[in-house]
Formats: sequence, C-alpha cells, structure tokens
Amino acid sequence: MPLDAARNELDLAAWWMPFTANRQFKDAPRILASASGMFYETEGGRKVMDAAAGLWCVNAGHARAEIADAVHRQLMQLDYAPALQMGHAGGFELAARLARLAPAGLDRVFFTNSGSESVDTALKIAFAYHRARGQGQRTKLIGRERGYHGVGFGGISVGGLVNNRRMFPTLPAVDHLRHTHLPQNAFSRGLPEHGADLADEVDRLAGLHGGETIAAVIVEPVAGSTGVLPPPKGYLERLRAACDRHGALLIFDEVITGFGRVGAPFAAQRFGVTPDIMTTAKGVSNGVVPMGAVFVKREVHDAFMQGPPEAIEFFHGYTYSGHPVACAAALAALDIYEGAGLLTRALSLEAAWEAAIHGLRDAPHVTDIRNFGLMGAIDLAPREGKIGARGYAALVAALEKGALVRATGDTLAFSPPLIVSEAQIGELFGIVGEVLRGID
Ligand code: PXG
Repeated sequence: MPLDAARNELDLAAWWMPFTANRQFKDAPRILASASGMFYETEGGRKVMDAAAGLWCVNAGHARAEIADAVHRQLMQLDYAPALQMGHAGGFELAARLARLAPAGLDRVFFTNSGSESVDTALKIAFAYHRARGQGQRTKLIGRERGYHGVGFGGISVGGLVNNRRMFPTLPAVDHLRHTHLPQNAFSRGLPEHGADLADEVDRLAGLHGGETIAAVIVEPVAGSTGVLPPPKGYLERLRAACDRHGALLIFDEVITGFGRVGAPFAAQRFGVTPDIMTTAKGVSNGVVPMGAVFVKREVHDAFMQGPPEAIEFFHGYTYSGHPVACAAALAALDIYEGAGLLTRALSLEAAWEAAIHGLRDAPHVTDIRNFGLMGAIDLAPREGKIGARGYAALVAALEKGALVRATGDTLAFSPPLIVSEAQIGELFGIVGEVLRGID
C-alpha cells in the first residue's frame, strides 16, 4: 500500500526516526521502496543513484543474490545460536577470514552488531588490557574534535560532534585532540599538506594529564560523518609514534573506512600505520544484516588469557555477537569483495573521482572540496542565519534529479558503492553541479 502524507497519522507518527527532523520529514516523506545494484527506486517509481552506499555500508551494491541466498540457507540451517559458552562454524570461519584480511598482527576478532557497539567494546578492551597488565591507573581516553564514534556513552564521550554530546552526560576522563580541518588545506586533492604536527597534541595532553594515565587514543583514519577529513600527510604516523611514547593504545575507528572504502581492505593498510585495535561494522556484512567486528592485536588479546582457564576472561558481549545470519551475510559479502576486487577498486577509481568532484570548485556556494579513496565532500556556504538549510535543499534537489547524497549541515558527502563505474561518477557530479546551480 503506498504511503502518502494524507494517510492515518499513525502510519507515519509511530516511527520516531533516528537523526531525522521528524516533523519536517513526515510533512513531505521520502520513501524508498526497492534497491538493486547502484540504484534505489522510490515509492513514486523514481530511479535514484545511491551516492552514499546506503549509509557508507552497502559496498558491493544492493540486492546481491549471493548474500540473499547465503542468508536464506543459514536461516534454514541454524537461525540462531548463542555465542556464550557455545560456538558455531560460521563465527569461527568468519573471524579467521577477517584475521587474514586485517593488518598484520590484528588477528583476534570480537563480534558486535554495530559501529557504536564496536567502539564501546574497543574502549572497554583498552581499559581492561591495561588493568590486566597492572596499569589500572590508565583510565583516560583521548578522542578528537569532529570525530564520530557512534552513539553509545563511550562513543559520544570520545566523539567530537557537539550536537551528539551536549544533551548527555559523558565519561569523566576524556580529552580531545584538535581536529585537522585547517583553512589552509581548503580544496586539497587527497591528503592535505598542513597539520601533521597536530598529532603532537598527544604529547601536550600527556603533559597535562600524565602520559601514564592515558589508556587509548581513538581516531577515524579518515573522518567520515563530520564531512570527510583525510588526515594531513604524515599525521597518522606521528600519532602512532606519540601513542608509543606514552604507552597508550591507538584505536582506529574504521567503521566507514574498512572494507575497501579507501582502496585497501582497511585504511591502516593504505596508510601503512597499524593501530592496536580497529573497530569496524557497516561494510563487514555489506550493510544488509547488522554486524560489527573489533580487531585486536594478538598481544592485547593475550594479556587477557591469564588466570585459571575456567575463568571468563572478558565480561562483555551481546546476545547477537557473531549472529549466525550476520556471519553468513558477511562471508558471502567477503566472497564478492574478494572475487570482484572491490577491496582495492577505489584505488583505481580515485583519480577519476578526484577530478570529477574537484570539477565543481567553481560551482555556486562551494567553499571547500575534499576527497580520498571513494569518499568525498563538498562544503557549501550556509544561508544567512540558517545553518543546514542549504545542505538540506541540496539533498532534496538531488533526490529529484536522481541521486541520493548525504547532507550533514551544509556539507554534502559522497561514498558510492564500490561497484560504481566511471560513467556513473561523471553522472553523479553532473547532477550535483545542476543542483548547486539550481538552489539559492
Ligand atoms: N564509528 C564511525 C566512524 C561511524 O561512521 C559509527 C562508529 C557508529 O556506527 P553505528 O553502526 O552504531 O551507527 C559510525 C556510524 C553519517 C552517518 O551521516 C554516519 C554513521 C552513522 C549515521 C550517520 O555520516 N556512521
């Protein structure tokens, strides 16, 4: 039955939608009805290019029959199995396969159901690791301004987006590095030149709090939600060195950058910088069944494996950790990613992507453009006194012209499925150009 605004108000009212202007949306709802490959179809029958890979997650494109078949088979064979004191083959197979794909040394995997859970899991592992090694005084966490690490209490505490933090209490012992979004880096192609020295902020905070009190530093290797901020050249290397100087664990939040988004299985590999813990979700299952995975260095894992062998080593986990259906979806997604070379495909498209997005430099309203891998963002000047209004107008106009883009405030973000063709990249930024020329 088609939805429209005139129907019984309960039809739309009951769903309190996430990160959405609910009243505005329900006045003029945008309903997606189906999806295949690079495209959605709206309820009105309009074909719309998915320029956001769902929400940075549908890396192999929509409606992959191999995944659907694997999920169906799994549902009929073992639909659910607890992972507490019991196991099932899919969980072990997936963990081993992920460990082989991961940066060297990060070969222990803890399953969650989302990025937020992966982040909170990683932070708890960091605290418990130090305690297990007799360094229980390491209770401080360092995040970064403009970081997004999900919506759990740990994640919003280390996150650096004020709207996600200001309404809620946060963990007490958290400080933040400065962000790397410097004005002199505007319109950088790929990694910006300026700002590697901002990694030395770790030393400043260590001086302030005592380096021996820091448990972990967490950053996105390329910040995603905040509007695609690639790290300045050399920044991540310096961050790694600073963490080593102070004995703090380095956590990369690869919820967006994992599974091919930046041209390697993980950003850690693209940058040649290895964290101690890596959080993932989204693309691990092509976004079709909720799943997350936290990758942990073997030394960190092994620090837990002490004491009597009958004792539970880590008091943490979820009803759906390693859900058999999610594991089946993830294994099928990995088959596609590896079979079609999707984990490195972004690298071969990067030059075309960069040229296309930077081709909009002189379009109306544009104040900055950034890109890396198959991630990109365009900042628009806000309308006088109405922050976010122009970004929203662009989202609506793009949808009308046939592209679903992500708008956060006045920043448009782009992250198509990794199957995107060069022609589709051209088409997408053609639409975006028309949109920018058409809105006030
Ligand atoms: N870490 C990072 C780096 C993320 O991007 C999360 C953690 C949390 O994942 P879950 O699965 O709990 O949502 C994310 C999520 C956007 C947008 O508009 C991005 C995310 C979520 C919602 C919106 O860019 N990323």
